[in-house]
Amino acid sequence: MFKKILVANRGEIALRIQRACRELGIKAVMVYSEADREAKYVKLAEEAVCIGPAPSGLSYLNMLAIISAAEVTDAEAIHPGYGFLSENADFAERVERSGFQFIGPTPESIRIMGDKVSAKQAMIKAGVPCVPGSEGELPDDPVQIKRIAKSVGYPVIIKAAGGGGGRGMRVVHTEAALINAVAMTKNEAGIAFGNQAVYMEKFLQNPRHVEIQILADKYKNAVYLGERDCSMQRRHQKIIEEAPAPGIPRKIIDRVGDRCVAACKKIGYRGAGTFEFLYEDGEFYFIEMNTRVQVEHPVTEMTTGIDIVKTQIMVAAGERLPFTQRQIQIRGHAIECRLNAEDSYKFIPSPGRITMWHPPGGPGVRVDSHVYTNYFVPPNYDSMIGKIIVHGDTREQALARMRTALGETVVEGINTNIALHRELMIDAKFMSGGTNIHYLEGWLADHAR
Ligand code: MV4
Repeated sequence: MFKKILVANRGEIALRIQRACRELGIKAVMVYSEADREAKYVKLAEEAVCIGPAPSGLSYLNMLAIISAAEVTDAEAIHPGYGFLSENADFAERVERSGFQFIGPTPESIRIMGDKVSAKQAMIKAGVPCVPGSEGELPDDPVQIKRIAKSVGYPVIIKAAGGGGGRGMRVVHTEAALINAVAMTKNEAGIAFGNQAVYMEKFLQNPRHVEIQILADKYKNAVYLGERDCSMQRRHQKIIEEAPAPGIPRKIIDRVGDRCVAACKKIGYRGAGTFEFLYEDGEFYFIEMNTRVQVEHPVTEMTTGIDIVKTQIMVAAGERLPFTQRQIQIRGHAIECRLNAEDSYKFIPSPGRITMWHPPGGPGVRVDSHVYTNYFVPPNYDSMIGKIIVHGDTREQALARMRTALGETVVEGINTNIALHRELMIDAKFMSGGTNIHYLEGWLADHAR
């Protein structure tokens, strides 16, 4: 096992990784920008290195600064967390070339999944169900593009190969609008991602966003840890996640989960990964794979009892997965609410000093947050200040526990989205389960204030 790991991230996930290291008896080197000097995990750290000024381009995205910090502290491995450099294949490659273990998949796996066209081709080959669409990249010939759209059936969606997470896509309803939409998407993709390639899919009108968590070691052992429903989102920012996904039969999940595991074995995937699907009318359709630990990993940890971050570290160190698929059981129901420093209804960011922080507690309640009373939320980064995660025997018990937890939570000095969460936890449609990706935006329009 590693003796020392460098944590190349900030916020709650930096603290989460530090905790996993402590549990494994590994020293964690924390890096921080000038804006994060006062962060809790920096104060708790046995070693911490300032890697630059507040703007992330000069600190958390500065590969040389991070690798140098690993060199001077004699760390053996680098955990990238989520966001920042976590899905940057060049970074993973530079980390390994510098003699450190990247805690994640190989640079090749990251590269394949980063290109959405090659990701989809790998999934089709491995038998993972995908959204019907073009076979790979769209050709240049407008006649051929029209022919493909006709056979897929309108509406279609044009997506950039270099996009993902909602960037670089355009819905097309008619043949009249098709060629211009393709040209515009290609053009924007060239500017944003340095890659003009686009592909086409059938546009699914009212899907849910359901994803499958997997873990794999370096010896082609892989397991799935069930699914998460992440449909409650606004502008591609998830705010509530839960596991299991309400109302989806276990046998359908198991069938898709088996395909994800087969795909992992086929491509030699290692580490933690998430297969993102759209779920509509009882069918799963693969859209993207994320090659990092995700914000919402705790709901899976609560329903499986498996520590995903610890396992990431263990498999990166060359250990075998310590469980088989048969040993993995889904127990009860978990819900996560992301706490953001922003106005509940206008979504205006609200950085500043937290004058009072009282996190909730009690049975089945977990809080992952790096903040504390008197902590200053810097304006330079994502607005998430923490996550409340609850577990219960049933979804109803989890909902009740979340209502209680949100009722106990006090955050003063900044605006937060706690009021929004409190309302959603008593919303009749959300309570009945299975709302789709458009639900929150519709709800917000109906609850305009
Ligand atoms: C789609 C889709 C409908 N049909 N693909 C948006 C983020 C990116 N991961 C894929 N996205 C979508 N792809 C087809 N063929 C609708 C979306 C989508 C979406 C997906 C997941 C969560 C939220 C979303 C919000 C708007 C659109």
